[in-house]
Amino acid sequence: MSYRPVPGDRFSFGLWTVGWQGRDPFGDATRAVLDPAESVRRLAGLGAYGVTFHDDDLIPFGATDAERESHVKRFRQALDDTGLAVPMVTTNLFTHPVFKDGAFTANDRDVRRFALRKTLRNIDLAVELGARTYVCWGGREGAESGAAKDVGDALDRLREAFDLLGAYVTEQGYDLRFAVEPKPNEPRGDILLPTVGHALAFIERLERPQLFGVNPEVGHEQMAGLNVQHGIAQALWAGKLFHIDLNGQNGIKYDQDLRFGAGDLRQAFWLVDLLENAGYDGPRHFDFKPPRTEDAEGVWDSAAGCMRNYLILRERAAAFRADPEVREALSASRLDELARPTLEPGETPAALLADRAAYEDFDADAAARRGMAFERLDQLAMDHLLAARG
Ligand code: XLS
Ligand code: MN
Ligand code: MN
Repeated sequence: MSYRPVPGDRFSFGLWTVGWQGRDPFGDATRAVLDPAESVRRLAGLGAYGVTFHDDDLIPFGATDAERESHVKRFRQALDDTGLAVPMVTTNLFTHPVFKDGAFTANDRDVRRFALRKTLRNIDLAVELGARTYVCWGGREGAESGAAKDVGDALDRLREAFDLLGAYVTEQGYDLRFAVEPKPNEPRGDILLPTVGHALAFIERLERPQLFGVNPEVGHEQMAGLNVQHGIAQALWAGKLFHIDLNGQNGIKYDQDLRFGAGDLRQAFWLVDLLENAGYDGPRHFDFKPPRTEDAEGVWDSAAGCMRNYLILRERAAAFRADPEVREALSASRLDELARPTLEPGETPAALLADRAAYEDFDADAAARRGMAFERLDQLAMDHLLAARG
């Protein structure tokens, strides 16, 4: 197996990922600025199919209209030359100091109106470049102290903003859906919509919930100590997995954005197994940061590693699912029984109450003695993950 990525694998990368210069709260940039057109060429050369960006990754904040046009033109040329797609676009509502207290939920109303205009302008560009998904990460929508933010009011303002964006794409006839990206903290002490679950519940309160889904990031769920496979499975179950940010994270600490496969390898394995088997057909988007210890070439090793690890895990997950012993172990653990409805078709509460086998004659002690055989099943998964079996 060569693990060579091809465009059919649908791997995509943000311009801000490979373009990260390594600036962190304690240190200056360790790498030079990367030209977006160069990133497009390198990513295409590595076998990616798509590239994504924040408005400011492509067009520096405050650029004149003429400058803007020339940046877009150069980028478009690189896309045309390489065949790379732009499946997703997003807005930078966090770098400029004006967004220090957030954007759609900033206490300052004029900042909120500016944030909306910045977003609408970039949505037009996203559609021009063929994007079908627009990510909304609430970068600084949050607070460090209790009285600083009235959370109910802030959620009203967030709903107002998303309803406006939904109305805009509907009026324009754009084929564009929004993917809300949860994150528990960083850069704010606490960020609104901190987990997939919070975001899913919020979406249902919008005017056009069908236009909104989630863009979970592996590391963000793990920063909250959550099981990322479970969160993403629930998003899929709700029909809301519109996009995904793949990367690596080692437990509850700052947002590491390691390359995919680094960090919690077992969760990465189960996530790939889920994405490949549960009907997700969107891009496999990497939102990682090549560590600031890497030089210009190390960036591309890190990017290539994301895709290689995904392909290795995809192969390992397929081997796990195809193994007859695994099928038998799944059945010994009664996964097929879980897939069967608890009630008979049309069974009413009265019929359940009348079923003596369900209660009066049910031997709870005997049922409690049945082992679940999960350890054997999990060891088979471990063997496949470590390539100790077929
Ligand atoms: C930051 C986020 C960000 C979004 C896009 O933590 O992951 O990069 O994906 O704004
Ligand atoms: Mn992150
Ligand atoms: Mn992200």
